[in-house]
Amino acid sequence: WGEDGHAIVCKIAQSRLGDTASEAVKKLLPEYAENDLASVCSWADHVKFIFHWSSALHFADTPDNLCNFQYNRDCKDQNGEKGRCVVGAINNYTNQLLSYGRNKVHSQYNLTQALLFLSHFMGDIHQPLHVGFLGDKGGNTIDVHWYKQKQNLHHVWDDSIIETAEERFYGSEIGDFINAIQENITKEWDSEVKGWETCNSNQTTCPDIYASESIKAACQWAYKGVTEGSVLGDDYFLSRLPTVNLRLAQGGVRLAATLNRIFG
Ligand code: DCM
Ligand code: DCM
Ligand code: DCM
Ligand code: ZN
Ligand code: ZN
Repeated sequence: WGEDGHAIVCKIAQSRLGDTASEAVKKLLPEYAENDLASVCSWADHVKFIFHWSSALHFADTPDNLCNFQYNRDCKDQNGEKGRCVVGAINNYTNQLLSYGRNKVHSQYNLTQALLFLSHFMGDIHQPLHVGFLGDKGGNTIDVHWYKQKQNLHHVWDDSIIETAEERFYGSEIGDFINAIQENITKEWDSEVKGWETCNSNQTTCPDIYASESIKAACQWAYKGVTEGSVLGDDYFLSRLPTVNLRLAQGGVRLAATLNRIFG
């Protein structure tokens, strides 16, 4: 996601934290965040160029047209290093943050960075094209028109659908968009939220599931009907926006659930 997508995921997440997780997040956030996780949710994108090793951790690539994710096959970087993808990164930073409870004073890790990475990657793994096909780099090499603008398909899903929704339906107010998603979480998705939050026995987080859902949504919605040069307008926007809303909601709910299990 772009700046707004990440901010939405983190706003939703922070509003769902219990007392102990809320307190831990407050302590770990840098002073300048003023206890607002959303304000630093894109930090990981800003440090890609300083921490070169981190740029492979924002996504996972899957084989073209298979529409499934397998950790052992797909979670590696361009050099084939195992675990270096968004799924491995979520496992890694979750494990680092678990040392907060065990060793409050001196963790061997920088847990502020771990919190900011985890919060960001939990957003990215829910962007369908962040678990897209290897051959087109998650839609980055597919050039399309978003209405009259030249863009690539990846950027449409990172930013354009969200920005167009904000402009058209929410008076360009991100807060109003967040409120609408929050209302969906408590109303139409209410009976599904428990399922989103739950992982298999004693797992703190379960990114394999989130990645599998993303590539399924990428095939069913993001790639569907799109080829090089496609013009994407109202038909595409209005039919794909529900998926974007759902993935932002799931990202926020699962970030909160993970942080509540880590610190709870
Ligand atoms: N892992 C995962 N999903 C799998 C297999 C492994 O998330 N299906 C994670 C758990 C560990 C890391 O990969 O953090 C290393 O796994 P392995 O035990 O396969 O080396
Ligand atoms: N670990 C790590 N980096 C990863 C995956 C795991 O530092 N990418 C560490 C954290 C755990 C241990 O390895 O202490 C086992 O992790 P897992 O249970 O996820 O295999
Ligand atoms: N990206 C992706 N899959 C890839 C390569 C990149 O999902 N195989 C993502 C990361 C960024 C965006 O696409 O959100 C642009 O990447 P870059 O800045 O590396 O071109
Ligand atoms: Zn992206
Ligand atoms: Zn990212």
